[in-house]
This record gives sequence, structure tokens and C-alpha cells, in this order.
Amino acid sequence: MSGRQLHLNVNILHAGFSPAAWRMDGVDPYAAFTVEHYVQVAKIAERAKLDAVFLADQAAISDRIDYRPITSLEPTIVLATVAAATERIGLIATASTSFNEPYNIARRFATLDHVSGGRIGWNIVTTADPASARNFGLTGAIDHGRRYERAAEFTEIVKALWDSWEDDAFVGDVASGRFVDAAKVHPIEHKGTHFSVHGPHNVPRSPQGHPVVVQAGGSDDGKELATRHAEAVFSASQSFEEALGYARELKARAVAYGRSGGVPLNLAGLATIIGGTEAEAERRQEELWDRIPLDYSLTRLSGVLGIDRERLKLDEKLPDVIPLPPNGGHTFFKATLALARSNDFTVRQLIRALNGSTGHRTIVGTPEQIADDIEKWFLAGAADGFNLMPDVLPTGLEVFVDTVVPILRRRGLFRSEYEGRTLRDHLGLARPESRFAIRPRKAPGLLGSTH
Ligand SMILES: Cc1cc2nc3c(=O)[nH]c(=O)nc-3n(C[C@H](O)[C@H](O)[C@@H](O)COP(=O)(O)O)c2cc1C
Repeated sequence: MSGRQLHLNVNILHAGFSPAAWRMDGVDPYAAFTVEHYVQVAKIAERAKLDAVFLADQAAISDRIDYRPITSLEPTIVLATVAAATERIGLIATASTSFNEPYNIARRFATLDHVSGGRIGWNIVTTADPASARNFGLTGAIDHGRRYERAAEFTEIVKALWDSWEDDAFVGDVASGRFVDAAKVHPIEHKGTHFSVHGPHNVPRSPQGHPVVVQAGGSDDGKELATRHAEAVFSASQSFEEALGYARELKARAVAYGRSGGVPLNLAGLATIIGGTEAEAERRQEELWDRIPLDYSLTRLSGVLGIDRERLKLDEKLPDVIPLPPNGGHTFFKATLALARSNDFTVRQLIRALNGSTGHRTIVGTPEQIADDIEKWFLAGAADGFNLMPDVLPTGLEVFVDTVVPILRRRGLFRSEYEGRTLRDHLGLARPESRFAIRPRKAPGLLGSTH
């Protein structure tokens, strides 16, 4: 294939995006806690030549564990196992910049890049969730601006550490006894507002140079971070117009920042409920809906909107004024509110439109209808690809790859074979050069350093 390519990524949201997924026929309710589940989904994605699988993360029970599975197993460890069981599929793990240290993250992802043969991506999140904050010595969510400021510095350090070994630093000359050319291994000597990291990294430069840097969070602060650092973003827009506006702004900001090549790629969240006919898809949606407790959905909605649950009256509209929660997530807040206001929904109708879940857009329809929608968004530039969230895993993904992907192929939109081996190859992203190789410093390398 040549020209712009559609990218398809699968969000392995435990048993599926629907809160009722774990209760559907044939699903193991415990699947989210077993690594076999993630391996199985990744193999289906690889069979269909999708770009990557992705794991979100939270270091807390931040959902109603009494009602549905949660984000639980640590993503980088799960994906190391998935890497061993697959060959080509990309693997993207979330790691929060608020509750980690840059050196650990640089090391963990570079190691995974070596282990997987260059298939790893890091999804940068800042974590709005107060439950996570309470597990790290805090009483509530960190201030929005401050956590993004920390994220920017954090990411800069991680990338500098990944650069700290030049590509040809390793010598391995048995005859001369020279193992590494130490002049090509550089300290980074970072002293900033949040961190002080001397470096260099203790992991040699990995196959991709940098694991692919992805970012999730579409507030102004989030867009700023993406503009500077991300090669792809996970976005959440409920409407085509909203998505187009977001995509155009993101690309324009990146160009103004001096970046080119269409980055960051915009991977829009897309939840799917598929049926052979429209009626069948709607029946499946009903079947899921019947199994979602309203109590769960109301708690979830009040969390996203940052208002007390008691203020949500099922058969009334949302309160007229709902202020942006100061330290909460902006993207899902705005997408959810826009969905409610533009359709004049009652709370019950809103929860229904969200299929009881997050602020991600859901399509309920036939494979043709879903392919049409994907094509429309892709060709108009509202998305460069999609972060797919099948209703139930693995069955919803199996249906997607067996029915929607062939249509996308027939229309010349999606690859039939992988053209490369790394996640960068799949996403069409260039391999970055080490900043130290591009701009050699006057200071000597590791051995000669006085620091
Ligand atoms: C699509 C999307 C996915 C996200 N995934 C995670 C996640 O897995 N873990 C996490 O801690 N935060 C996640 N976040 C939260 C963001 O990192 C951020 O903390 C929150 O404020 C939302 O970003 P925004 O305010 O820029 O919209 C996600 C946000 C979005 C929009």
C-alpha cells in the first residue's frame, strides 16, 4: 500500500467496553485477570494485521468493582508475555507520569522494546483519578496544570535517556577487548523543576530508537503535551465535527511547533456493537443494556461529570450548569456534556447513548455501516485510525476482523500484510536519531565525564 494508511488498534479493555461484557454467554468472568485473555485477543489482532493492541492503566480500584472488571494487571508485564506469544503486532502500554519516575519508565519500555523486537509504544497519561492519587501519599487528584507540567518534563527525560546510547555505542570487539565505545554513551545531566536525573541509561539503544510515544488527554494542556512529544494520540470525540476540529487543531499546533509528517497520528476511540443486520445489532445492544445496572452507570456518569450522584435525576436533563471539574479529566467531561446537550437527553437517555460506559463514541450497526463510518472519518482527516473497543472480548473483535476488516481491505483502506516488523513500521513513523549523535557535545562521554 502507498499513501496515507488507516491504523487500527485494539484497546483490550478487560472483558470488553460494555460493563456487561463479562456477563455474556461464553465469556469467562475472570478473564480480565488472566494473561491468556490478553494473549488470545492479541493473536486475533495479529491474524488481521492490525497495528497494535493497547492496555490502559490505573493504580487503584477506581470503578465499581462490585459490578464489573477493572483495569488491574500491570500492562508492561502483561505485554511482555504477549510479546513472547506473538511476532508482529504492536504493543502499547500505559504508564502514568504522575505516579512513576522517568528513569524506571525509560528502562522498562526500552527493555520491552528489546524483548519484543521493536514493537512497543508508551501511552503517556497524567491520571486524573483521585483513587490512584490516594495510593501514592496524596489526598486527591493532582492539580491539572501541574500534572501536565510534570508530564512534559518527565517525557523529555525519558526521551533523553533513550538517546543516551548512540546506535553504534556497542562495539563487542572480542579481539581488542573493547566492549562499548564509552564516548558514545552520554549522561543527560537533567536538573529541572520536578526531577534530577544524571544518566546515562543502563539499557542500550533499543530497536526503535525510541519506543513509540503515544498520549491520551485532549485538554489544552494535553494537546500541548501531544504537540511537543507524541507520535500518536488516543482521542475521544462523540461527533464527526468535534473530531475534525480536534484533529485540525492538533496537526496545526504540531506544524507551528516545527513538526511535520502528519504527526501526531490521531487514533479516535471507537466502541462497536456489530450485527449481521441493523436489527441484530440493536438486539445485541439491548441484550447488553439489560445486564448493566443503572446504579453502576449513574456512579460512572457522576464521576465523569464531577457532580454528586444525587443531582442526576434519571428522567430529567442534566443540571443547567456543570463546571469543569478543576482537576478531573477534561476530554470525557466535554464529550459527555456535548452529547447530552446537543441531543437534549435526559440522564437515562444519556446513559443509554453511552451504553452505560465511558465517553467514547459507540457505533451500533452492520459491518458495512461501520466500515462506511471509518472510511468517512479517515478520508476527511477526522481520524488517522481508530482505537477499537469491541463490546465484548474476544468475540466482538473476532466479528470485527472477520467482517469489517475485509470490507476496509476491498476499499483499499487497510493493509493485507504487514510491511515491516516494528510498531514504527506499522504506523509509518520514522526512527529518531539520538540527539547526541545529531549534535555531538564537546564534553567527553561517560568515562571522561566529570559529573
Ligand atoms: C482517551 C483517554 C484515555 C485515558 N487513559 C488513561 C489511563 O489509562 N490511565 C490514566 O491514569 N489516565 C488516563 N487518561 C486520563 C488523562 O491522562 C488525564 O489525566 C485526564 O486529565 C484526561 O486528560 P485531559 O484532562 O487532557 O482531557 C485518559 C484520558 C483519555 C482522554
